[in-house]
Amino acid sequence: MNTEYETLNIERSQDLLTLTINREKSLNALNSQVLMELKDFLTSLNESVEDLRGMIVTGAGEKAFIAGADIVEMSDMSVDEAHDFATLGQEVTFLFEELPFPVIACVNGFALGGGCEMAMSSDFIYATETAVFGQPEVKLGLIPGFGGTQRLAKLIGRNRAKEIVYTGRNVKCDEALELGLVVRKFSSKDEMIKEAFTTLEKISKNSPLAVSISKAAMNAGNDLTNEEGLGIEAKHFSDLFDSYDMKEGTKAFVEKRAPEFKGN
Ligand code: CO8
Repeated sequence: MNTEYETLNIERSQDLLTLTINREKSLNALNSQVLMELKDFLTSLNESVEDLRGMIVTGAGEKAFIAGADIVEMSDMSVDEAHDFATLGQEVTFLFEELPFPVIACVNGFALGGGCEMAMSSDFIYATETAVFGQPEVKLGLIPGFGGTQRLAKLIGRNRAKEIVYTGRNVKCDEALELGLVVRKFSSKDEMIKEAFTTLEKISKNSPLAVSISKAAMNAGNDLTNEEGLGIEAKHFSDLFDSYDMKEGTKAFVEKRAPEFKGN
């Protein structure tokens, strides 16, 4: 796992990671450097996934999670450069989505444009009272480019997403909670991070293999018909009968003791 980056801070605490986007002066805006470093970091995780059980993603400082893609850098991009930039940003969102362990986005302050899109590629979003979400791209003569036209609609429903994308308006924490974009609200960043760790620790007590496979099944189902999704579920469900963790989990239940999972 690579950990040395200019725009990212990576901390490991046992089997959990905290990834902080660290461009506080620009409200953690995503320029090419941040995106390339994110891609490198997320790709490098493949070597150590077996030892990891979860990750928190957050932004440096008190003001923003990520205030969007870097508008200064985008302002004079050519069509080809913009296509490469959007493709790189989308690749990063896929890498987040496909990590074989849970990822919680901890949003404090602004999560606009590409910031809202990065948060949506996590498994779920925790936010503080100060969080502000939005897809303001149309105000810049743009549209969401890192997945916002697709993931927001799937998360909160197409018509609600359309209203947010067409107006470019801000969505404060309470509304985001009502919409299901945010799953829990906190009064401070410290409390949010602490609770996100508690959630990941709770998840870590379950079979890492079962958590990872349930993530894969739910993500796959997002793009499939119910029938296809249920087919995937039945396949994954039955495959687990060949795993150590399933044998250990069911045996521990019968023997009335806590299971000791291995993740295989
Ligand atoms: N890009 C670059 N710099 C930014 C960005 C950004 N998205 N957001 C803030 N900054 C910079 C400001 O320029 C400022 O820098 P400086 O101090 O050098 O002037 C610094 O961060 C602090 O910002 P403000 O002074 O503006 O702080 P305020 O508290 O007054 O305002 C806001 C905070 C409301 C968040 C305001 O900064 C703002 O509106 N930012 C832009 C938000 C936005 O529109 N985001 C969406 C961007 S588009 C996008 O994300 C598209 C994604 C897909 C792209 C695919 C492309 C091909």
